[in-house]
Amino acid sequence: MLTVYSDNHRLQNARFELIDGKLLPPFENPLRADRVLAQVQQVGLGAVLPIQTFGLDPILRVHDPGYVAFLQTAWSDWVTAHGEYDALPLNWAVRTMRHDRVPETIDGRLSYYSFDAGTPITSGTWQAITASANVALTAQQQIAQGAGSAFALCRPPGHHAAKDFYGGYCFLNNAAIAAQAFCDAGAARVAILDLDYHHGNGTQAIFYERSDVLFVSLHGHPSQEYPYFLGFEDELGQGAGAGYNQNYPLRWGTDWSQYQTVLAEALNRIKTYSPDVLLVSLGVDTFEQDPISEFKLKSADYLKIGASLAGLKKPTLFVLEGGYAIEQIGVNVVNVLTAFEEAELSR
Ligand code: Q9C
Ligand code: ZN
Repeated sequence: MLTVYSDNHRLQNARFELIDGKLLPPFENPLRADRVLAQVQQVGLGAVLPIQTFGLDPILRVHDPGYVAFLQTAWSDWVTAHGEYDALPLNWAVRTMRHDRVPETIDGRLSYYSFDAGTPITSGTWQAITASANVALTAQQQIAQGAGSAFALCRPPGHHAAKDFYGGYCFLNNAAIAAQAFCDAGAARVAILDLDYHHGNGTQAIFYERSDVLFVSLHGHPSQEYPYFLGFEDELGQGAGAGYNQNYPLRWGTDWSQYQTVLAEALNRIKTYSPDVLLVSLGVDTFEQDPISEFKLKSADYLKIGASLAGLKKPTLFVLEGGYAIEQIGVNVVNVLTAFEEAELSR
């Protein structure tokens, strides 16, 4: 399986993350991608391709122009106002407050275009996030040109980013941008299976009213887990998208025996849909030793996930999302990919 990778991910390298009342070294840091790439090379997964650049058009097919313009200048606007400190919002428009006016000042715009304070904007954020989107688009193009599978080694991740807001370490929704690119290249049905520990609220929202992109997700139950306000099982899509969104929220402590049953159900839903292409939002923060998560999957379980995915027999684009256990992130991600490929070859 080919991998697409860009060194520009390093440009997202914040000083701190505000988490659990502490300022800690960020969990979402450059070592993550380094470790995944090292394991891809270690097992000889296949060629590692550099990115091509696709400009802003495919990004603007998914994201709001005002939001993209905000991201482009946020760092320089912030530095003008406050100096070279990581840019963070501190308040949001909840209930009774207005959402119909974009503030003028950088502090106000950070608040308007975000949903948490755990996602710092730094000097290199714009370059890193556009490179990450180009990683997904380069891999998408490989599949559109006939590759049976591809791995987009994206960093920063994307699935929490919606049309016009960032959060959860995500700014541009790499998976959604690639899914839209498949649609624009003529795919009639695209299925997205989101296996990250956290609900992919951004991806769900982007495609919630569409039937040409099915969104299916297994994740920590939003009653217990971030992002808390989306990801329940009664979210089934709306309008033309009614029936094309499926959430499988799972409680803290979920292990392989519980996960495997639900994964089989999710794969059945996708099989019924009969997509032209499958896109997997691949987070491995479901791992038992993940420092911010509460599922109990073991490294060997990722082999079983990869083999099950191959059972769908579809062109498959893997897009990296979360996973914060630095020592094992490489093995866990690459276990999915190698088992997928072995199952394909032995057919
Ligand atoms: N107490 C991704 O995996 N903070 N984003 C969680 C835990 C945000 C995760 C706080 C986690 C975002 C792509
Ligand atoms: Zn996650």
